[in-house]
Amino acid sequence: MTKEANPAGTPDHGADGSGTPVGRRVVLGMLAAGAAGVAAAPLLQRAWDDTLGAAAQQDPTGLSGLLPGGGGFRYYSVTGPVPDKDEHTYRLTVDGLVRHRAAYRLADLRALPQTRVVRDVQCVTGWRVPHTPFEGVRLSHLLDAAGVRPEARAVRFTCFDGAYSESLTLEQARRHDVLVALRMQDAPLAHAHGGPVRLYVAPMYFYKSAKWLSGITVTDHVLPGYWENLGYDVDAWVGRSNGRDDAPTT
Ligand SMILES: Nc1nc2c(c(=O)[nH]1)N[C@H]1C(S)=C(S)[C@@H](COP(=O)(O)O)O[C@H]1N2
Ligand SMILES: [Mo]
Repeated sequence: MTKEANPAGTPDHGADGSGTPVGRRVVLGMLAAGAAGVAAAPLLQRAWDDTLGAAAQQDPTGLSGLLPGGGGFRYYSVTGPVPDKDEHTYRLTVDGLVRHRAAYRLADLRALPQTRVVRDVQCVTGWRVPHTPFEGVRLSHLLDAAGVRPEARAVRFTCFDGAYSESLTLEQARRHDVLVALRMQDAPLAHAHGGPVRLYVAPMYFYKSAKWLSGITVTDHVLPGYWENLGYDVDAWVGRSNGRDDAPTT
């Protein structure tokens, strides 16, 4: 996809491509009103609508197979093309408030104990993919290996798309259903789904599950992630945050 395919990162790029400042006004208005929660879902929906429209026109090869109909998932990226990373080029760094910084290769991650979690994937815009298996290393395992310092309170995630970020409190990060995922639906995680490695935060809306994960930084406070800076809840519990209240909690 080209950069135009993805206006998600620029709130004043109108959904119609007009570049009007409406988006920014809406976002600021929502934040000011404290109603960011309820009103924000359409923003992400619109970003996806733009992505779909542009992708269908500009990338007829490959990508369309990943759009709805392709197992119920919708492809999201807030940037243009994302590089491919493989056995040789992929690294996951762990740093920040830790005793032992680390850089894991894919083979290193595969050699660690693997955990399987099967839940419904739930995007904040409403689409859902029931009973989706993810497998990978518990984030808590990597945090324990790194030796989290006592003053640490949160974890920040960065991505090799160069743009997306997410975060969790340390308590959330240590849940057993939070994975550094290597596999989805019993296959290696495909590039379109954030492969070779993505975060998987099972109890939260899918925007918490950062794709193309490349960095884990332990911090002393929560730094809001990409969509959270645009009004979505930092604590994105499915059914208990600003997405949809009709969503299941398991
Ligand atoms: N790096 C990155 N991670 C991301 C996103 C993104 O745009 N970039 N979108 C989020 C959102 S809103 C959703 S719903 C899921 C979509 O995952 P999928 O493309 O595998 O369906 O990824 C989440 N993680
Ligand atoms: Mo989403």
